[in-house]
Amino acid sequence: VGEYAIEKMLTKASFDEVELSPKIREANKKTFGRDMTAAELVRQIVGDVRREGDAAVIRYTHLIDRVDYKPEDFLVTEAEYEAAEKAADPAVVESLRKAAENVRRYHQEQKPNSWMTYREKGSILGQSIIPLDRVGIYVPGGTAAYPSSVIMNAVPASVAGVGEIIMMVPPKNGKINPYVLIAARAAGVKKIYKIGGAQAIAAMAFGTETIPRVDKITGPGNIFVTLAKKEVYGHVDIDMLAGPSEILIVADKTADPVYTAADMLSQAEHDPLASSIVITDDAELAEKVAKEAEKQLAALPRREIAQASIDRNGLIVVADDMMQAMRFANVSAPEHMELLTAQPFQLLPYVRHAGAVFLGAYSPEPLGDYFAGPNHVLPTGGTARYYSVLNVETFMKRTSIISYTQPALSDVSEDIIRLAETEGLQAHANAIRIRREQK
Ligand code: HSO
Ligand code: ZN
Repeated sequence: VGEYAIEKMLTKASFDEVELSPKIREANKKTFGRDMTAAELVRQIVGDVRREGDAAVIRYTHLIDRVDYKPEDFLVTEAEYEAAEKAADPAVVESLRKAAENVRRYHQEQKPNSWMTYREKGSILGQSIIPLDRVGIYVPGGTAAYPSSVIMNAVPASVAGVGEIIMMVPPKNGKINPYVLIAARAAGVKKIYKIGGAQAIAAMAFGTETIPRVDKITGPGNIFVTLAKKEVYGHVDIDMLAGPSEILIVADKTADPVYTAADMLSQAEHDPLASSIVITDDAELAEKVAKEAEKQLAALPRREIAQASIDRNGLIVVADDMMQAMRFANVSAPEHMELLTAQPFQLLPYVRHAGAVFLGAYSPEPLGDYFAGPNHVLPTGGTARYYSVLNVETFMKRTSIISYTQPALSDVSEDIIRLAETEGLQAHANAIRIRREQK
């Protein structure tokens, strides 16, 4: 196939709506008396929580999670923490602690500084960088309740100096993954609420009688969570609309096919919609990787998910040369890009669009998922063209600082008055003129 056809295959559809299952559609008809799309359902939930607060949270938690709450049941209790600590394997807790330390150390280096600069006649300009007052982290339930993701969201918020970090986790028969609780506490999360789905996002966005309103919501979630984040955006800030995981491996003839296949499958096992792509200039390697991937896949506990993902979004592309390979890689703008080549640093300058880049045979993607220190919350679906990895500044904002002296202002008065009058804004001009005439 031609270059255009390949580029088409490498370009993902951005965030699209999904169909609701017949079961959920039936349930909705019973509850709301009408057929609804996923977005309509989410709008209904968000609106109800906004209007009714805790009462709506309780209603939807009953309806969706089959858990009956009073408002005082939302929060994870001290006894639940203690039970989590008892249930946890100390070796896992120790690995989590080390991971969090690496993430903290890396993100500490990202911390931007406020600055001031002196200009003409004693005037001062600058920029204050201020952490957000309160942020909310969403953590999905089920098999996607990743303690590593708790670290990746909470640690940068803590490094940024956010005033209060709260968290929402769906109540899976009243239980939460113990490592999620332990990671959250270690990272500085003060309150954890057992609330999930769109109702959790709405509660954080608007606040309720018992849940404080936050300024920004981060963290991955299912389609309802993602649609809810889209719905509340503007009332609060959000991190991004995260899609299924992606890996794109640029490999030359020196790449190990066993490593290459293993790295493909590392993302394929996340989600039937995940995508794993290899681009190489070596047709022989392409053959070997395909065979090897099949072999490794058969032995995976999550082979059904990985197989579905490979069937749907698995791709091995043979490029004419490495420059074409890099062009294709940038068109795809993957969440994770691996450079499995003899001289990966020589290709680095050609990387234009990727959430994170992993260089060389000993930097496989899971190193970044868990441990090295950089964040694993990354732009997906080609949004690496314009979005960045989650970072300390995600939890901060900038404020401009302006201080002029009378002589400094006098010097520029005429220009300002002229511009204000050109825009027909006399009061603006007056605010300048009266100060000039003071001298
Ligand atoms: N690769 C996932 C993050 C993750 N992997 C969590 C394992 N646990 C998102 O890019
Ligand atoms: Zn992963």
